[in-house]
Amino acid sequence: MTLAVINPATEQPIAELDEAGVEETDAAVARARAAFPGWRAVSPSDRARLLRRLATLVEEHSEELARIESQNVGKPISGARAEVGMVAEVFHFYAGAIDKHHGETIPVAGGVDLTFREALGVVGLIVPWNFPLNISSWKLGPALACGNTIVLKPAELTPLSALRLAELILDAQIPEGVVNVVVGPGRVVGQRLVEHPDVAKIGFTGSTEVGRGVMQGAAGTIKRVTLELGGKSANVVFADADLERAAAAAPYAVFDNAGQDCCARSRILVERSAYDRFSELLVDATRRVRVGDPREESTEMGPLISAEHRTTVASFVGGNTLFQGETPDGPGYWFPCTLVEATNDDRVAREEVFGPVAALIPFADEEEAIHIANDTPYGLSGSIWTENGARALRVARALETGVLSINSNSSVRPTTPFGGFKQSGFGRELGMHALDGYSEVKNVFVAT
Ligand code: TXE
Repeated sequence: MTLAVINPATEQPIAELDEAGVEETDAAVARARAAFPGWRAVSPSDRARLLRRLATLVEEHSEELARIESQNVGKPISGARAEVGMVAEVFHFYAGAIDKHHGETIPVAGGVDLTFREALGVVGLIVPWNFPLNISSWKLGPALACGNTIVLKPAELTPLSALRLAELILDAQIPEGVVNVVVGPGRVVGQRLVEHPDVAKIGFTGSTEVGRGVMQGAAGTIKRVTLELGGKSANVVFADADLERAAAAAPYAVFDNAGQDCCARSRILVERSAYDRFSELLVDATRRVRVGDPREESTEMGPLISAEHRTTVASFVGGNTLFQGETPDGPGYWFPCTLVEATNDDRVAREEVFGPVAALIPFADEEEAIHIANDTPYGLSGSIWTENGARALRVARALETGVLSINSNSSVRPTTPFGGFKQSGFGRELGMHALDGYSEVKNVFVAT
């Protein structure tokens, strides 16, 4: 079987690849298993050197990688460059983290008690199409740092950057077999990794529905799982906020990556006394979002990933549309920036749209804002806009969500933990926390 890879901005094929099945997946797991003892035995400083070399190679090939990602995902070239920059930073961070992820000595009677952080073995990494290279690096960095070997399964729609990264990994002299990329359907290759008895852990990012299946499938072998799933995050704007700043920033918190972002603040909650003023400012700011050819330096939003996905996104819009922007004519899976007025019970406010559609929802006071923000099965991200510092922290503590920003919408950094509450998943990526998900604690008592 072959797999045609499409550029969503032109609807034209850009590559044709052989599609892997169960046999190729098993072979990749066997290669990773064979490479494990050697990789685990590489000294911490040498492993750090290899990861640092990989980070440098990513920097040296950043323009090429950004172009691959932009073409394959349809994302604006400026955004793709920033993402590749983060990939390099992530590898630099985990190179530096290797010798800082220690065990402990614990006071006990009759001897000495020590803990060690042991590698798990072969880990399966299953990655979605929205940030293919970025999300791969969030998993590869800590998994490699801890001494694991890897089978990486990119999304069928966007395998190209992972395949190029695999070449750079070899160029960095990370030994053959340590990272294996397998391109094939999730329900075949992904499913096999989830069930394979020689895979110790699955790091998964994708939909909550597939995540649920991953968790069930992993139960058969008591596999460790980290799940980074969907979101329906709230951007809570109080009347005492700097409304101009909040409104200028809000569109990019939903329309970046054409809304195909698990952190998208797609519910904009606004205090009723500021609602009219804020809506006006928000419409103005949304009108200014530049939608068009991802190759143009000035483009801020590209197309959606596929025709099928566009149909899903369109099903959320109808009635109560406050504003809808423009899209280019001609081929491409375009969808306009869309603002709708909603209640928190409407489908657009309950389900992850994963497209450029934001729901504006009014609230009466702080108590109601917290109630609405938490009234969702998800809990990934969110923002709070207020000039009242005590309120900002009070609300931050009350929100059931893993990653928050105050007077900002940015919440993803190489050095800080990222992950969800509730049905947005569990386990943390990035920062030192991610290392816990790719290692096992071993306790050793020595009688003295
Ligand atoms: O995700 P899937 P899709 C959400 C978003 C989006 C929806 C569908 O709402 O509209 O999910 O996107 C692999 N066993 N998010 O269909 O199917 C698959 O091949 C093992 C949120 O792309 O979850 C791909 O590599 N693996 C999200 C990965 O899982 C399986 C990011 C994700 O695909 C599998 C993406 C199976 N049975 C979508 N079936 C986020 N949190 O950012 C599929 N896969």
